[in-house]
Amino acid sequence: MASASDHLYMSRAIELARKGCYTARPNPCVGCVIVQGDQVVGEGYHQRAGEPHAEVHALAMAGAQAQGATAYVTLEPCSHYGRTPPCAEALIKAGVAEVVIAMQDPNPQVAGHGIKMLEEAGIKTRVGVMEAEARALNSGFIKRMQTGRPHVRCKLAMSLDGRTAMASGESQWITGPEARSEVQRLRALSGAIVTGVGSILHDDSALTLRETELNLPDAAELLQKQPLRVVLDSRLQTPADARVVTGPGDVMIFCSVEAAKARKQALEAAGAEVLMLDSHDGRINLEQMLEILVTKDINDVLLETGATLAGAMMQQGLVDELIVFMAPTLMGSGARPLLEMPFTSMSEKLNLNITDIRAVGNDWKITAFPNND
Ligand code: AOF
Ligand code: ZN
Repeated sequence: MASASDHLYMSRAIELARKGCYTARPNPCVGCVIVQGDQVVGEGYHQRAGEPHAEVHALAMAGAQAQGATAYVTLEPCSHYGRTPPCAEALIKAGVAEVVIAMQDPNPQVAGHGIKMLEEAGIKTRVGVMEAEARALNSGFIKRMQTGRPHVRCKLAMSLDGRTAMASGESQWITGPEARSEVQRLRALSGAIVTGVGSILHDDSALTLRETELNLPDAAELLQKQPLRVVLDSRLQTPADARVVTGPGDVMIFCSVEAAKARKQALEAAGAEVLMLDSHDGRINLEQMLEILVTKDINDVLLETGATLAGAMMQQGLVDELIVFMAPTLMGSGARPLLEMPFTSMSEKLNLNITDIRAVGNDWKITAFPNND
């Protein structure tokens, strides 16, 4: 059903969408290409929530040439009045003849209505061209809309022998500067960064974006849009002067014990939001934590923590994507494992699909997805 030219134009629309991937959140990143005959007459992408959608930019560029043209969009054109008017209406008004759509919008306010509006206006639609690629652009937005939970990426750094820290907890630095720069970009893609209090106490990590390491054209804007930092800290041990608290951007600390009133007040006075969660045996309810993040419109969570919390999240099936940086070092048998998951038989092992392995400086970046089949 999809021709070579469909792939060509949709690939371009996906490339355009990607330009908004650091700035569009909590909106999805979306790209649009308008083609008249075999000429591209309009291009656009969604840059920021509150600003025009991809189609509006592309239609403005196409002007009168949109009449009778084919529009390629990476996401179903919207049908609702949100922060901006409906794109389906704009496409109809501009006299577009056909709309090729990579995927339906999972937002229940749209979910098929945009396609219906176009069809009812006599515009031909085709849905599903390069759908897998389009879905990969917005895994967090899709997960939040469909499940009420964010997409969780767990980032870990390990030696070739699968170790992440020495027995003392010392872990800086396993990987090289290029991998750390890649982690900065993973942070910039995320609405929230989640860590455990252990990492804060041991490394005093700030978990912020830093311009020099980010190495992106939008760096100045991204520094203003720091991801929310989240610390899981059952007994409120985070010092009020920790860099995660005093650094730029919002901070949320989840605890599970009522007692520490003075510490709660000190953290609040330092600017952190402190929230009490349900707990079991003193352990924070991780599902509840993720659901609270969704109320803050968080699509993507980057889990940057030690082997204990990462292992618990993994075992509870709360990790959607695993990103492991593997460094060309051996840390020895006294060092800590990648994930604390005390399995005893092979029947417990978790299987993964590794979808990408690439060199980043002297390290390797491995992307894997839990295999739930
Ligand atoms: C489109 N084209 O480029 C984007 C769409 O608050 P608003 O008005 O910005 O609407 C946000 C919703 O619109 C978002 O949740 C998603 O359903 C859709 N995003 N739709 O037609 C775009 N970014
Ligand atoms: Zn729209």
